[in-house]
Amino acid sequence: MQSMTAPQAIRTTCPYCGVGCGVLATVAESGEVKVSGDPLHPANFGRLCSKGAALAETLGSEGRLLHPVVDGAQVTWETALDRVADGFNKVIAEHGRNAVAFYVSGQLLTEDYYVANKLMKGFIGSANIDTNSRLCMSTAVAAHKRAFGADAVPVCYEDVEAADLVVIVGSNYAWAHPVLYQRLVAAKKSRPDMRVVVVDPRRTATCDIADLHLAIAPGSDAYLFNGLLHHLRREDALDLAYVEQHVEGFAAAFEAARAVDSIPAVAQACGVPETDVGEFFRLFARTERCVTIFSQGVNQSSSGVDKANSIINVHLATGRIGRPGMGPFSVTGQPNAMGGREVGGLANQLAAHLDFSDAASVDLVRRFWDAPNIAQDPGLKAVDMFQAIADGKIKAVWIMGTNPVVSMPDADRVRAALMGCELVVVSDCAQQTDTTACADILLPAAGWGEKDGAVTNSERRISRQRSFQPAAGEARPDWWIITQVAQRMGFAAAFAYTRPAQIFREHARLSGFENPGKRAFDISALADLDDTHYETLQPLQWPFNERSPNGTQRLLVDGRFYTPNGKARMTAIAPRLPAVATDADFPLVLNTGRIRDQWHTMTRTGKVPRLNAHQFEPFVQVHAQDAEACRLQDGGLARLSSRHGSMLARVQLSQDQRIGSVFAPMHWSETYAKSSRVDSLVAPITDPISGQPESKHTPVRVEPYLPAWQGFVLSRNRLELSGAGYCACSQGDGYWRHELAGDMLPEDWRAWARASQAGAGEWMEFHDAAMGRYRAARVQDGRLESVFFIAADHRLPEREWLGSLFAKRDLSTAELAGLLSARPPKGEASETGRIVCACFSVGEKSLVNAIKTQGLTSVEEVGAHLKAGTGCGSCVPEIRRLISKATI
Ligand SMILES: Nc1nc2c(c(=O)[nH]1)N[C@H]1C(S)=C(S)[C@@H](COP(=O)(O)OP(=O)(O)OC[C@H]3O[C@@H](n4cnc5c(=O)[nH]c(N)nc54)[C@H](O)[C@@H]3O)O[C@H]1N2
Ligand SMILES: Nc1nc2c(c(=O)[nH]1)N[C@H]1C(S)=C(S)[C@@H](COP(=O)(O)OP(=O)(O)OC[C@H]3O[C@@H](n4cnc5c(=O)[nH]c(N)nc54)[C@H](O)[C@@H]3O)O[C@H]1N2
Ligand code: SF4
Ligand SMILES: [Mo]
Repeated sequence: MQSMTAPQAIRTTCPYCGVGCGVLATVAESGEVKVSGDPLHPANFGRLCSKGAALAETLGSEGRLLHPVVDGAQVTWETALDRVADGFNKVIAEHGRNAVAFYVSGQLLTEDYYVANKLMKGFIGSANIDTNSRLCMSTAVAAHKRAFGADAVPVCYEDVEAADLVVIVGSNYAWAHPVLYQRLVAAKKSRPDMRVVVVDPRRTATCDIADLHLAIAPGSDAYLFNGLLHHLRREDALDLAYVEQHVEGFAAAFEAARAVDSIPAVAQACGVPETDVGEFFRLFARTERCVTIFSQGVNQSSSGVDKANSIINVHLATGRIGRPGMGPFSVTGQPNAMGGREVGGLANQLAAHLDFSDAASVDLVRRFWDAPNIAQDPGLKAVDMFQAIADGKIKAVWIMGTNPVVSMPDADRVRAALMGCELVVVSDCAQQTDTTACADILLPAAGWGEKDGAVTNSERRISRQRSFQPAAGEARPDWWIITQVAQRMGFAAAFAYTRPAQIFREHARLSGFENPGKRAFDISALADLDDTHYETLQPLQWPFNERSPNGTQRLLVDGRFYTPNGKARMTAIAPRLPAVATDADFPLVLNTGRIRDQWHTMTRTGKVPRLNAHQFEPFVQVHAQDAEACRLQDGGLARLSSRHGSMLARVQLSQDQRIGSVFAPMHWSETYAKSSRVDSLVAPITDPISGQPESKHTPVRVEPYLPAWQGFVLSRNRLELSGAGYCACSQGDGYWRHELAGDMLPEDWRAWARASQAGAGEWMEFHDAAMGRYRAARVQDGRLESVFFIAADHRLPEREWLGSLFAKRDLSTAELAGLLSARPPKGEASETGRIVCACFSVGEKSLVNAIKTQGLTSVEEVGAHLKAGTGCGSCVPEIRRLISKATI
């Protein structure tokens, strides 16, 4: 019989990166949710990356914050909201409006963001609202405003595909913008003449597609682009007519770049071979259709704005902007980084792309909001804001949708600041984060799939996020929480919204208010959209108004900029190296960033076993030469220290590192690993213009950490294991994995293991005191409950086979016999190794084995044999490297 009609798919948008992929979510009658890429969405045309494809596995109430909590006790919403409103009003009454602050996020939806900003700037009357975008996009915003007079991103995704040369600067595009990277791979395949150049001190997965990789010295980007400007002049590759008509500041910019202008001088300043610099310059000079993508390797720098402007300079000087296949392209990180910029979430912005630089702008917003107390001056930027909390100047802070105890530089001080703050309110979806642990009041926020609103992606495309399931527990959408507090603070009339569509309309109206084309951001064509239209809103690119009734694919097409005289501004750049150099005490540069399968502080992706399988522990990648100098062993543990703090991580030797710098991911928090927050080490040094921290360059020392014992425990539940100074926990399929190390040997391993868990069952044990080895397993009713492996160093057996046993109902005699040796019975699946392909769970060992025994020589052949690499495609660079390694 034919089954009932298939459930209707809800069109929504991925809540992770700024690519902004369309997602189809289908809820079966059983409640089971399936997600797939939306074939009609113009960002992804059906594709998803590993994180997007695993979205359904992040849903469910496990780990969610389900109820409002005040001082550790569950309370009603009424009580919690009253407490927040009273708490803020009391601090304002006693200490003034600048004694309170909001710290918000590029992961809020536009409507949430709009009301948060309106409440703080318009009605509380302070501009002390800043956002994690300060750590992310504030440099690009400042550079755009300096060059174009507005925060206008000119390029669209199709431009990247249409370019003949794509330069990728400080962006690990393959891992951080995976679907755009897949689109680039496809474009290059169809037009093999396309060239790709990667500029990154590290060899990243993105280099898989690069014709040229410039592994420049950290922080030296502006030397490269300044030098390029001179080269283009020498080669007569500038568009002087365009410059004459549309650009000012050329002569000064050119003059400033004179210090390092020849290819040899640039090669020396950037620490790369002359031939490579020469090749890059020649490619750039002769290729008109050129897009330069940049991201955090540029933005997160003490000279970030200058670096970004040095890139924009060469595009302005060649007139390669505002035309198909050309332009400087700042790709945004968070799903709504752009929406946040539209509503003015940064402390130095106002709303609708206005700021505090002239009284007329403030007055415009004041009149529109009917907000007589509107803030008149910029507020504190993130790093200064947390300093003001530490200093006791800010006494109440409300954190929404971000986890600063993990992600802010000098994170230990950030935690101390929050612990000492009078009133800390945190709105989050997750119950246990390093930041929720510091809160006096916890407000449960509705998460992805439970709330409605809009987001804007890297190419200015507004898409809807739509709810498809009820909120977990008592969670409520952020806009609701904020407006409820606003009403209780005495601003009922201005915050009387009952649904997000009303907020969106107001936001759209403000964008067009007294805006005859002066402000880039204008979506006034949406000012009157009714609720039904809001529900069915199709993805569109702003500006969207009377002059652009179909939206706008590309900006700055007519050579007119948003400056007073309509001309773009080139900036004179004097390159500066990172603010703090290495020295004898801290001889290595700590570079930080992202890995393929985790999202930031792991509150969502950390719940998905197959996303944890690629990298399951905090690690530090070190070049073999540095490892030798520091006496580090591959697979051993290391302690990294800076002037600000320290962390523990697993050492991975890597030829991809530049000598002198090491890389550690930003993702691990106290929630998942003891003492492995990388931002404990990062210095709170910022760019003087944007205030963005220098997260990619902290001088550190790396020393071997040689504990008395190391080990791992796999267990059905997460365990508290005493005496482990290092403990990294990750969720596997049906079990928790604990990677451990400790300085003190327990008196009795047996007692130690048994103290970690209650429960009956049979214990199997093996102890070799002389060798420092202890192994144990607990089996109950034929099912494996936990295994313990302890050794004197890190040489421990593989975990994969043991992990796979947790899925079995009844262990066979042979499997039981293999438990303490961690060896599968003969004939059973051999070791898979660390998972490389997250879509089809194919491990490194299986891949190497198949490549060798079956003589596979291409990614396609590997795909045909093992399926690996045929899903989202994110693992293709790694598979290609395994093939080339195995066939040497
Ligand atoms: N998988 C995954 N994807 C994500 C995220 C995530 O958490 N996980 N987060 C999203 C967010 S919010 C953001 S902002 C983006 C960030 O996206 P990216 O900026 O691409 O990611 P990062 O890994 O932070 O850093 C990019 C690169 O900058 C390089 N770099 C360091 N110093 C320098 C330098 O001096 N010059 C140059 N040219 N390069 C340098 C680093 O080696 C690194 O490879 O990713 C988004 N996408
Ligand atoms: N060393 C170093 N540090 C960095 C970076 C780096 O490259 N290196 N990158 C920086 C950058 S670019 C960024 S963007 C930041 C990111 O850093 P964070 O913003 O701190 O990281 P997330 O884990 O994304 O935090 C989002 C929080 O919001 C919660 N959440 C999810 N959805 C919702 C919702 O709808 N409402 C509410 N209220 N909460 C929600 C999540 O559970 C989570 O706790 O890190 C920065 N820090
Ligand atoms: S590329 Fe970004 S937006 Fe697209 S599925 Fe992956 S994380 Fe989501
Ligand atoms: Mo970001």
